[in-house]
Amino acid sequence: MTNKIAEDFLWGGAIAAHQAEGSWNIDGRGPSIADVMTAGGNGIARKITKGVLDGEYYPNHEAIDFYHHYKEDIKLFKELGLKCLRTSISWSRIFPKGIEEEPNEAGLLYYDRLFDELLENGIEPVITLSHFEMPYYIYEEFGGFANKEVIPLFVKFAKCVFERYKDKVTYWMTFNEINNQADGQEPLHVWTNSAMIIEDEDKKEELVFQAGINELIASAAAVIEGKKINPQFQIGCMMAYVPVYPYSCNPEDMMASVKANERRFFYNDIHARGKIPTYATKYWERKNYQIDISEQELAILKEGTVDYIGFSYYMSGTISTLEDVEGWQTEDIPNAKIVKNPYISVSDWGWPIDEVGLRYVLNTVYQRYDLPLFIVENGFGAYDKLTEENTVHDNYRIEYLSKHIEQMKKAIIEDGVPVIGYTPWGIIDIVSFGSGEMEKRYGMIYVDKDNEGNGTLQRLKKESFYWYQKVIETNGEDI
Ligand code: BGP
Repeated sequence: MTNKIAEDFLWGGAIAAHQAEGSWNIDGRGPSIADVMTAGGNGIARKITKGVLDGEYYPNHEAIDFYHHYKEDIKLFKELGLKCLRTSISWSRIFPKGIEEEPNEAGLLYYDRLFDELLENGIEPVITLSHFEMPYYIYEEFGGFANKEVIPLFVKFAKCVFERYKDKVTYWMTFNEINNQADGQEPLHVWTNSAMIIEDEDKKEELVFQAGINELIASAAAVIEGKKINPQFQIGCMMAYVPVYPYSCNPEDMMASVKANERRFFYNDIHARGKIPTYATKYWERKNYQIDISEQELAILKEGTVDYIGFSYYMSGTISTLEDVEGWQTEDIPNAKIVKNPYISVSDWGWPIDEVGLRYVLNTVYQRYDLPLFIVENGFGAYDKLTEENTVHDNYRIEYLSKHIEQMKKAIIEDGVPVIGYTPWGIIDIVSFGSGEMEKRYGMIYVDKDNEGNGTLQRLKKESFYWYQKVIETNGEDI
């Protein structure tokens, strides 16, 4: 009976190409949809503009110049004791428009060097194929994943990098937060792993479901191809999981929470079980949505199931159908609204802080899929303040992470949930996805750059750097 974390537990950190690399147009890289989302300002969701295509340069476009700083940063990751680093391959570095027959060798070479540097420093690359980084050309010419012609483009990209890095990368994920369909602004867009303009607001949800199904077919096809290239690959899906609790024991609240969680599970249900759940087909029937999926595509979903469930966990949500409870309307669940959880506090960005929720998610997801889990994002975004001694006393971040690791340990040791690893989000300060700015910092390494792009890009160790170093050294004993 073990009461310890496994010795081979992958303590790591996570970043993403478009939030760290910069060099958006260097060495043949084409523009991606992430490059045309510009800073929203003060935590407001990023704006959809032409961004770099119109010469609108924002700090997020050069990020923290990881493209040129990666050797220096990996030295810091090694000092931290990381066993793995999660990052993504920028799809448009490899296929600038997505449609080329041959890949861009300079792009492939960059990731060869990055993975070699990581491996030479004893750090395992954990790679996301697309972290909201579809080539912009695919959006413009095809309208994103709503168009089935994009499926083979993604599979071609996946096969290319699986083949190229088959001896350097074991852990892969296909789409980051495949269930995160972020709304853009006017004209109405959906922007995350796919991107499309919604001509008819009434058709939006049907289009989002169609794009999601096509992404899942592409993802499952990639899993099938990946296993042919290297049967040792461990290929996971990745979902944003914000569990939704019932506000009261009123059975209607419980049912509303079941329906809300279905929305979050939909993509992973398909990717882990290989079939479309009845709650989805029934919903499409009621709404008269015509979702186009062939018998052959259903067979791909069935064959291309994943080896593990990757997920991001930041917070939990609460839902109620009670009349006298304040809240705001939520997705298609009659009389239900998302409400404030009176038992927990929130971050500066209003994200509920709920460490017990992580143990809840680990148990719930494991029992649902009976597959190993990988916590590939968890973190505390905050306004960090650099001191005169050039550090940050981020005890608030240490407290958040420590409490979440404590709950993860309970899930592993007391509940027997198999967890592959833990890669806190933004191991180094990077650009916020939501706001496109630097002020929402997650890192244990500070980067001297502000929202306006001023700064030396100097890297500095925060207090949490030394704390996490000890956590890893003691394999999670001393948190
Ligand atoms: C997730 C994304 C990450 C990361 C995280 C934090 O949805 O997968 O890319 O950005 O959100 O979000 P933010 O940076 O907006 O705080």
